[in-house]
Amino acid sequence: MANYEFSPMPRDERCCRLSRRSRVCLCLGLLVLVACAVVLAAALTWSRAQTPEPLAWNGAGTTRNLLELVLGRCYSYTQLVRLDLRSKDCPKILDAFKNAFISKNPCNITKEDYEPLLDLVNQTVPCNKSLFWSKSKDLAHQYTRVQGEMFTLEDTLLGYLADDLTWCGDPGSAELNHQSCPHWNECLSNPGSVFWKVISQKFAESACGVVQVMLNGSLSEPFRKSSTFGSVEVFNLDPRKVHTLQAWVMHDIGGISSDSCSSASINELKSIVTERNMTFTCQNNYRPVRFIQCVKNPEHPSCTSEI
Ligand code: NGD
Repeated sequence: MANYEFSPMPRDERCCRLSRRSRVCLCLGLLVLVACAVVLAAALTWSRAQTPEPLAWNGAGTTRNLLELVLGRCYSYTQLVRLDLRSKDCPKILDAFKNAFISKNPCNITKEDYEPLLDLVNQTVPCNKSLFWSKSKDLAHQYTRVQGEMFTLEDTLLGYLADDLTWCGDPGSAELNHQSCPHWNECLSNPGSVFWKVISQKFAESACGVVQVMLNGSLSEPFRKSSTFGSVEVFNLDPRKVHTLQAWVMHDIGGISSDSCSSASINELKSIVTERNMTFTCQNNYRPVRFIQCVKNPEHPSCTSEI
């Protein structure tokens, strides 16, 4: 029987053999790491090449959390603000909104792109309750909030969904463009301008009875033909349904108070309205709206005396 004698390895040699093994392991590990990094970098470069940068525009990009905001506003409006619309399908409305502009060139949006959305919403405003505005957005909204029965466009579901938001897509992807969207003056057929034009037109077409417009008397031209009110809304009022347009020309508290109703600008509006066979009336500083202005300026002479 062979007699193997156990001869222990010298201490320093054992240590060297071990460290050689670990050195090999270390090298292998490093090699794997480098290979992974190379593969990752190549994959990233490739994927960047596949998804090119979105087109660049001069306007602000899509509002952060746009889709969540639109869906949330839809639920809030239909379930809390106007319960007569509680059966509206908000996810479907959001889809129709998205489909109008996603994956499309944001300078080539058409009225037809928004048709499915308009068909889904289809809301009517009661006669005598439509309030148009131009350069007086905040005051008009403060008034309808307090008054409670009248509707600006932004008090209807479509206007409520999109007010103060910006949105656009990109032809190269199904994503929103958060970096930039066309400014109004960059191209006319951008998602926002087409949307507001289409829904302003519908809002005017469906108005009936007496309709109101709030204008800003502190401007040299309270009525401008180039505005949405002056170019879209006033020409889409249906004289078979609307018999009178009443203008309320509001002056800023503390500003110069003139008789804006007899200005050239308001006379131009009067001509358009009467030529379209509707009656036109005009009032400077309509009292109920003046009261709202006075809430912020209770001590101003025009608020303490008879106005
Ligand atoms: O050149 C423009 C432009 N200038 C301002 N605005 C513009 N939109 C373009 N597409 N092109 C935007 O319109 C800006 O957000 C303003 O706050 C808003 C209204 O502009 P303003 O005060 O000049 O008034 P408009 O007469 O052009 O239009 C107000 C009427 C009102 O009766 C609403 O029923 O037209 C309806 N609306 C239109 C456009 C936008 C509402 C809005 C809105 N809520 O943003």
